[in-house]
Amino acid sequence: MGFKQNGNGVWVPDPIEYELGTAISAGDWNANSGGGRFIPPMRDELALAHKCALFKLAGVTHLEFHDTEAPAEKAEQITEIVHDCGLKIAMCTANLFRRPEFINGNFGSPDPKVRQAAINYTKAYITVGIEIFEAEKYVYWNGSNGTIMPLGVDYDGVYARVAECLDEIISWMITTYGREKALIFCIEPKPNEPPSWAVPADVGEALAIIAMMDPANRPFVGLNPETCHSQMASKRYAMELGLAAAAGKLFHVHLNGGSENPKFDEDRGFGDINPSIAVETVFTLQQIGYKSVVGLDVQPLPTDTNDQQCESIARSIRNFHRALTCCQRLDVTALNAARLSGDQATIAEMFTAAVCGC
Ligand SMILES: [Mn+2]
Repeated sequence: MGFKQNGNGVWVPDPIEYELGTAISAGDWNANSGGGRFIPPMRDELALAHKCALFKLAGVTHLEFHDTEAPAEKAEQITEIVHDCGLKIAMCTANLFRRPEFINGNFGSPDPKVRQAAINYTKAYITVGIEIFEAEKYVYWNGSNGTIMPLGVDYDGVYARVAECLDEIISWMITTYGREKALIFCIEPKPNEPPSWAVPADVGEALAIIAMMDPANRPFVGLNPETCHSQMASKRYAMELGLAAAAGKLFHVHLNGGSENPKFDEDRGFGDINPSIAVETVFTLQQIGYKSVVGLDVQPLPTDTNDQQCESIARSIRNFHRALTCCQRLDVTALNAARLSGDQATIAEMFTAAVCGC
């Protein structure tokens, strides 16, 4: 839990370690009645205990919550329901997008009152995460941060202000709880939706913002890359994982999927649309040595019935295990030899054979 000092005296995350694929989290928001701007709600809202039972049946071990679904005043009761079902809470995140004050951004807002509100919600929910949920991680998803119009925000200031807000939050968290108990703080980048140009847009931008922080606070902030967000940014997800890992910043993951070059966050099942992306992702997680809880951020399909509310999650977990099986077919020694000699033809053959199993 929290952070520990490595052999060089550097503070690094110290999450509970699991064999890859044995600890899977889902968002409380991943079972729902559905509906949106262009689709009708097709299902009932389920009570939390019912949802927990369905998530557990799907193979989920941990849940994740926004402060809007699980507000501080209900946090103890919610924790009890989750624990009674045999689940744990892996992550919590303050909603900095659906509240009216954040309609025009949050940490990057030019308005100090908006930034202060975002900081206050974040600190309050970190408190809940540590003191009640006993969560390991906190996620800042950029949400409304960025701009919907050209010159809608000062382009240098918007990045610097995010770094300043993160510095204030991390300094407070360390002073209040100590480094060992601090939540593992993750930035989840996304390039657009709701803003047309969101900040930070991808892993590289998030790393640039972390590099603007006080060096004493930098070790406590990392990444939560999400598959569909990376696809929206025209990035190859597994390479985003590699970049975060190379910087020592792969703190959490949100796996899901989308269509080719998606324009919005489709949150489809992991491996549903493109199984080869699932195999490449799981193989990369293995090679990186990712051992923490694997997060899913997957929505029910618009066509799913009441009984299928957690089917996208269940299928994603099955697909994760299918991908693990495919990865066993990849000979790492032979792959590395082909990489060394630059034999991309052999790599292509190995990869497709592993994905297809024939
Ligand atoms: Mn997500």
